[in-house]
Amino acid sequence: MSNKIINLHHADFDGAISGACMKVVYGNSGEYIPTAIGKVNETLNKIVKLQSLKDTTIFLTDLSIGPDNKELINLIKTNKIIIYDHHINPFTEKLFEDIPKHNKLDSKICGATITWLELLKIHKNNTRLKAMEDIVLLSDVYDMWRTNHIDFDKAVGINDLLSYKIGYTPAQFRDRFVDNPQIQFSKKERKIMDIQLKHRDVDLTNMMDDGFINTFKNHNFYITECDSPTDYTKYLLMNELIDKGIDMFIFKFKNTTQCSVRIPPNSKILDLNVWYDDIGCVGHKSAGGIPSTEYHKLIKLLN
Ligand SMILES: [Mn+2]
Repeated sequence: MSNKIINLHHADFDGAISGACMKVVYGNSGEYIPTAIGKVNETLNKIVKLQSLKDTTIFLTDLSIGPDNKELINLIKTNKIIIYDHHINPFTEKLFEDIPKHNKLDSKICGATITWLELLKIHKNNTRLKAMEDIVLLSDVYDMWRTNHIDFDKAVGINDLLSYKIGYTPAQFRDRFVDNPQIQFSKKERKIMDIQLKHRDVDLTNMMDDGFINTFKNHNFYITECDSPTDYTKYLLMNELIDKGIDMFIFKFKNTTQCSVRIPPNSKILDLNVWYDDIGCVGHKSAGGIPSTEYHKLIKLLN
């Protein structure tokens, strides 16, 4: 192991907790950087420009690499980059057949759980790491969308603390659990959760009021405008409308031409990318978005 570690972790609940696990082990001598999945390359390039990686190991936690990250492969093969992740795509599946064993990919558990378990193998007696167990479990409940889990609502509440406007940034959220892994919340934190809960009710009502169904090429599209709903709010809306035979939900963000797209479980659509030419949507099979540059394609659906 090199002298220095840099941890790029995903900037969501799960990713921030994977970063918290890294930080309780490697402490303040390491660098911990929240980032988006699509920005791994860009973020890494910046780091490499600023410093040599001679004595450094980079950990990517809860972060995936895709075919556009090919220049990273050598760094993975030479153990400069170690990956603990659960975002598996055909590219990583193939790549990882041929990669050093101490990387870990597993699509059945969240990124924080993988990170936590891998670190525990090496740091068996680290009590601070062991104390992360509860928050790691809750991040799994939220990130893996375990909606029937008894603690799902609790996990949603914790996720609500992540808010650039009124709550924590991803780095602040991570450090909050580094400093205190307990799931007991301060007055201020409970107030944030309260505001977010009310916000969710308002969002949901607005999305129901403003939304409409447009049938296009024999498929039903639900289009609605909203402020910036969390995944959970989108999930609640889709649940409300589960019997309406809707194939695609399009959430247009207020005052922008940006949209988020979701495919409900009972949809006729198996992969939203198939609709790129018609609507401009891209992403994973059932979750993605419409970039502003493709918005013009959506106009025919809006009338
Ligand atoms: Mn994750």
